[in-house]
Amino acid sequence: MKCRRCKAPAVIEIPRHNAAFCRECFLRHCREQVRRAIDEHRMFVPGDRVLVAVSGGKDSLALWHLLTELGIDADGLYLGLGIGEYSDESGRYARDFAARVGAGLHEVDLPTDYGYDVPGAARATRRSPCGACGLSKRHLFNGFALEHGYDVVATGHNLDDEAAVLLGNVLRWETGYLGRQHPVLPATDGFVKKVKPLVRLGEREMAAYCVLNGIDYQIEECPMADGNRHLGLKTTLNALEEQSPGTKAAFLFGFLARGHGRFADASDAERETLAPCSGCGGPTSTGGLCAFCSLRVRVSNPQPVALRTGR
Ligand code: Q46
Ligand code: ZN
Repeated sequence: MKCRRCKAPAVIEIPRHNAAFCRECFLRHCREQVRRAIDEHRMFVPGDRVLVAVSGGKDSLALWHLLTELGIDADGLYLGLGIGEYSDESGRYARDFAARVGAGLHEVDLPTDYGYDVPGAARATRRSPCGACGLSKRHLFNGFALEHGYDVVATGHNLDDEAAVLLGNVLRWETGYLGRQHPVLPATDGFVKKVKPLVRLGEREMAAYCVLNGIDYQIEECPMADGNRHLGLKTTLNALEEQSPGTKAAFLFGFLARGHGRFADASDAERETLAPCSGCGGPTSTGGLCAFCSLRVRVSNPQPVALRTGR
């Protein structure tokens, strides 16, 4: 197998591009794909203060590295989820990477700063941990960026993530979510701009990018991932991709080009109903506490479990 670009021995094959690359040409391919996503969707403007949402996994560390390589200065924010040893290790990978590239890393810790952890929130809400986890991340990354004057939050969602989320939203015809599913979400009242520069690169490419650059990352799956429905959707898409390489990219980019605009009204309508949360002042559609403040109330006052006495 030879590199498509320079004919040196290849180290990775990418069936959807019908290509194989040597190390140097593969790293260049990754930079080009990120540069293309940034330019195509106008993700940054000169002078933007950029915050990377860092988990310690391959995607967020590869993203941070790629932005640095492309000359885009970015600080990181690591959010400690309180998931035992998994979170301890993830935090170490984030800190080690920040020290290696000399970048600034902020940290917020759910247990220390907010008095709960993801397993505790899952127990209190009796829902999947990923629900409480996702909502905490969205709220805290957004709030931190606004409070500290960042213009953009960049997340490590890759092509596989975005295609799986799209499939989930299509299967349930979640029109509001479909209207918001885009590599760029512009800033609106109470929301900072959000961008996904890895949208043109797959999960396997991100793992290879880290390995070829000597970036150590959290390899373990999150121990609370069992209830994550996106894993099943990814498995389904992987089977389709195996049969017909390029399916995921065609699905996602076809939607962005030809489907997304049709759902913009649904998400605009949802946004118009937003009002300030009575707890934190952030935007919410509930007319009282936002989902994050409600979660904190529930975690600190768990509902008693009804016991059957048998009488
Ligand atoms: S960290 Fe959180 Fe993921 Fe773990 S609890 Fe679920 S959402 S699986 S990206
Ligand atoms: Zn709130």
